Amino acid sequence: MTEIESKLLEFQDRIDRDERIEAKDWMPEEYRRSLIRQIGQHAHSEIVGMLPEGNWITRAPNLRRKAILLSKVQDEAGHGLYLYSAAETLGIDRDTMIDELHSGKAKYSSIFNYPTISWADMGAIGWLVDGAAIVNQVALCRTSFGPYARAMVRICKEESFHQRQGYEIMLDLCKGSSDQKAMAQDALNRWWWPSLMMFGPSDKDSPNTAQSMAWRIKRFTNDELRQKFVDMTVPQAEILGIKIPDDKLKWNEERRHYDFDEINWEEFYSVVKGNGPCNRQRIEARKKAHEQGQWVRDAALAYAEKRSKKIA
Ligand code: FAQ
Repeated sequence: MTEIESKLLEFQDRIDRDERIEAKDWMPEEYRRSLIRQIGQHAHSEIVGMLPEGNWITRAPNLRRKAILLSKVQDEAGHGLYLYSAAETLGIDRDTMIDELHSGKAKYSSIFNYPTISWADMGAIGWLVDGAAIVNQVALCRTSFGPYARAMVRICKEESFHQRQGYEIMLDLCKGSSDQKAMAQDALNRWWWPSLMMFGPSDKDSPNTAQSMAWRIKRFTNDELRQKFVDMTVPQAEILGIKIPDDKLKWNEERRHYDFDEINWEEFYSVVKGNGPCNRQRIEARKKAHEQGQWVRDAALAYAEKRSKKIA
C-alpha cells in the first residue's frame, strides 16, 4: 500500500468513527476543495441573502417590525462572516472567495434571486426560507469538519429566531383583513416552490451528494431534507389557513410523509445559471457595496499597521 493510500484509509476511518476533522489535520485535497466550495457558497448565500430583506427595512410597518428586521439582516451578515472564517481555515482567503462571487464563478443559493414585492414576503422568507435553511443546517451542526460544524451551532440558534419572526408576520396577516390574508397567500404562492429548490437537485441528479455523504460533510441527502421540510411546513400552513400551491400535495399513509408534485427543474437550473429574475441586480448590488466599502478596509489595514509598529 502506498503512503497516500494508507493516509486515505486512516482518514476514512476517522470519519467513520465520527471524529471531527480539524483545520490542521491531514485531509484529502478533494475533501478540502469540496468543503471550500460548499462553505463558500453558503457564506455567499448569507451575504447576498441580506439584499431581498434589506429592501424592506425602510418600509417595515412599525418600529418593532423595523427593529426586528434590522437585527435579522445583521445576523445574516454575521453568519456570512463566521462561514468565510471557517472556509479560510482551509487555506483560501476571503478576497479570493469574494472575487469568485463577483465574477460568477462561485454560486450562492438560488432563492435570493427572487424579488420581494410586498411586506408579506418578509413573513414568507422568515417562515419558509429560514425554515428550509434550519432543516438543512441542523444536520450540518454534525458535519465532519470541526470549524464548519461549530459555526453552524450558533447560526442555527439565530435561524430559529428568524423563522419564528417570519411565521409571526404570517400569523398576524392571516388574522387580519381579507386583503392582508390575500397578501400572505400571494407570498406563499411565490415562495413555496423556490424554497423547495433550496435543497438542491434531486438525489439522482446531485453530483456531489454521494461523496459528501461518505465523508459525512452531508448527513442527509437533498431529497431527504426536502421531504422533512415539506412534512414540517404543511401543518404550519394549515394553522395559518392558507393553501400551499400544489394540487398534488397529499398525506401518504403508507410512506408516512406528504407526497408533492415534481419541482420545475428547468426553472431551478436557469436561476442557478444566472437567469433568475434578480441575479444581475444582486451581483451588481454586492459589487457596489464592496467598492463603497474599500475605504473601511483601507482604514482597518492602516490602523493594524500602525498598531503593529507600536508593538514592535
Ligand atoms: N442554489 O450536487 P449538489 C440561508 C448547486 S443559507 C444554487 O446537490 P451539494 C440563510 C451546488 O452548489 C442558504 N446552487 O450540491 C438565510 C452544485 O454546484 P457545484 C444556503 C445550488 O453541495 C435565510 C450543484 O448545484 N444554504 O438561506 C443549489 O452536495 C434568509 C449540484 O448540487 C447552504 O448553502 C441552490 N439552491 O448540495 C440567509 C447550506 N442547490 O458547486 C438570508 C449548505 C445546489 O458542484 C435570509 N450547503 N446547487 O458547481 C448545502 O447543504 C449544499 O451545498 C446544498 C447543495 C444542499 C445547497
